[in-house]
Amino acid sequence: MAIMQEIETKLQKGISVSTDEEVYYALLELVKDKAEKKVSNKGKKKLYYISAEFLIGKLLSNNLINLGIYDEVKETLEKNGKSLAEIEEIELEPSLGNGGLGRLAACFIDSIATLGLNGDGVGLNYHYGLFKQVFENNLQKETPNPWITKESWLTKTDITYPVSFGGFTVQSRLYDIDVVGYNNRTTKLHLFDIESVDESIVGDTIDFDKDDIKKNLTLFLYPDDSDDKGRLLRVYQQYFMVSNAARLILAEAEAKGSNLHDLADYAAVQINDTHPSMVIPELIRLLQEKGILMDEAIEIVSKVCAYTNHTILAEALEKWPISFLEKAVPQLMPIIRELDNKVRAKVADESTYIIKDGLVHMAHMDIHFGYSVNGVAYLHTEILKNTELNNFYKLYPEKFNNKTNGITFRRWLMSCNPELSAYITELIGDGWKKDANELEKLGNFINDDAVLTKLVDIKNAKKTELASYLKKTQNLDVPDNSIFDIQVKRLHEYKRQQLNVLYIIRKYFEIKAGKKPSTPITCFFGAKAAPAYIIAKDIIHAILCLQQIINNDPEVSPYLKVFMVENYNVTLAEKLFPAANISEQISLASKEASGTGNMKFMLNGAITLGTSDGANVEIAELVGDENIYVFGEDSQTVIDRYERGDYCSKDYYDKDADLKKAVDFLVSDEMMKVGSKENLERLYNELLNKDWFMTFPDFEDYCKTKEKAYADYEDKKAWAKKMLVNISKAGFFSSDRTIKQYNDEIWHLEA
Ligand code: NBY
Repeated sequence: MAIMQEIETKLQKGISVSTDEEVYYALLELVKDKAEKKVSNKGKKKLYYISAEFLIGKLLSNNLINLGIYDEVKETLEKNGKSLAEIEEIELEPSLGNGGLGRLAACFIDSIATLGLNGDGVGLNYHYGLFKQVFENNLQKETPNPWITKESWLTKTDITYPVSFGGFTVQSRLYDIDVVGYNNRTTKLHLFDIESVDESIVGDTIDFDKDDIKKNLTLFLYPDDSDDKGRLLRVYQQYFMVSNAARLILAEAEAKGSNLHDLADYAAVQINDTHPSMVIPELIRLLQEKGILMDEAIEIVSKVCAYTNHTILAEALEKWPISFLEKAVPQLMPIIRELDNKVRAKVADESTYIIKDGLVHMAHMDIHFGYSVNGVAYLHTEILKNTELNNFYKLYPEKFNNKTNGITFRRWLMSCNPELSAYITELIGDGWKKDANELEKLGNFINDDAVLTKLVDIKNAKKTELASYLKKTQNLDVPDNSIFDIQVKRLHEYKRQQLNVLYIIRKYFEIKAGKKPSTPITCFFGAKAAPAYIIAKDIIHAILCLQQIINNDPEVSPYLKVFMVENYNVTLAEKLFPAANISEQISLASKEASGTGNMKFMLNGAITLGTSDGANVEIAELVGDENIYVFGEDSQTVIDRYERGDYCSKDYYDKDADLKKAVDFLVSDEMMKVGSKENLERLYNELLNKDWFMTFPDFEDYCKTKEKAYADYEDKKAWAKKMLVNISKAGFFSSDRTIKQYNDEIWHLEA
């Protein structure tokens, strides 16, 4: 049947006489039908990618692309006076993640489906997501972010399990989302929910009664953990996630003929950061329930579970007080104690024990009782091996391996930048869609002026598109003839949005003093700060104050503008990456495990301005010095300085007059007029007395390198060559490559 008829059958009337909303729901149903009919790999061994987050983004366009019917649908709608872009606006973005870790999980399930591997995602169905960010008085306010509509991508299954906590039992319910690969294959994202959840206990804010687990368990991702009740709720959530996952894993293995002694032939579990770590003791517990003795159960599970580390910051190396686990999941404590005893019996190094000072170290459990430990970029894995997890590396060198992150090109090029995607295909054919390394062929056009001009034209068109989108959705007046310099990522001190802020203040003074940039500059930020992360919210406040001051200053605003987009999410990211000229990747060297935004920018022809950190190092190696702007101290210098503990930010402040002026501006009369004294003073003092992520030592080099990038931008042709090289070298960062490596080296599933 022609697509037109298929849609109209769903609508039971003509497309042209239907509302956008009706068409959206018709397409939703149509795509769900088609996805259901696609085959999935039914091989013996299956991967379970367990993650607290799956930041999947809107699904309509991506699914249409992966089903191969995007163009047809788009044209059919156009012929009937409808715009797919406008119809997409109706879809709410699933709010199931926070940042890189969650988006990585989403790219991975796209690649798992596309490669036709037998693997599913397992997570939770948070009704109100992380939170929705609203700006009020130049401050971030958090509100619930509901996304589940009556008809949605979720399909209710008949799978439910009883999950017991200390003192009570709840009933779970599994919802599935079909994940369509770019290869006629599908897989599933399994999202567990609790039958008794009660949305009505949430009002206009993200506060709610933390005591009533039966009602609140799956309301929010990362509920505020600044108090014990919040932290305890996270333990309940994590256990709920992994207990359901473990039951599903055992049920599916048994259904395929496993006697459970051979579970490792049927299942591989990837533990995404430490949030799902309790899957280890839970699987052991369930195997015991099925009659397998403790020692053998431990051995079985140790051949099934593998752990990915995403950061060297303490925040992700979770340690739960024994008392929390005793209260929430008492059934796990004897097992965790047994695991700890086994370590103590065999290992002398106390620093690797699972239980220490009344705390259970989740990562330690993963490393001792998993068969693989991987970092997410070359540098990160080296730091894990040589510094952060060196004590473990000495015990188990064979477990450690690197899997440099990747991104799905279906979403991050084909879907978000159809113009560039089509042009690439025009130049080199469409083999790159299946084998991203073919992008290298673009290198043949490095001296082709027509190609270089066209790349710039496409970039300019995407900038105009972003500008009008931001006008329409956030009422921002973005000048599209300026350099788009973009920093979008979670707000965290180690990512150093504050360094960018200090540069902007410096530029503001320069312009005031009469030194005007040849091409106007527009600095974009997009970031959510964790609700309890005070300094991160102060940085957002400083950016919003600067935005107000600079954009309204007639002397400065023709040359410099600042925009902090509200509620940065996947949907906005898809508009921002294609429009960027400069990609800000300015974390303190050694702190950004990998980064994945850096890859999305590169793929869309933005040039990286970054430190030698995470995957930036690999980008630099691929594109060469000419095609990236690297600045700042290297990771070893930083690690050594932390080791010495002699960093004093005040020394830099006293030495560098420009830096001093920029820092002082944070608490100037101008800022106080539009901002809040409390927030601005706190940020100022933090920088002056602590600056834990060492912004000041990198300030001068950052400014100098950024000026060089802006100056180079003036040579349109030379800049276009850098764009071309970046796009042509991005193939390595396809998540298809990453997933192939996970499979070849960790999971060993049949294709
Ligand atoms: O994982 C990110 C890393 O920062 C980034 O460098 C890397 O590219 C990406 C994918 O590997 N980590 C990340 O996004 N982590 C979190 O969002 C996160 C959130 C909450 C908690 C820990 C980590 N938590 O413990 O609450």
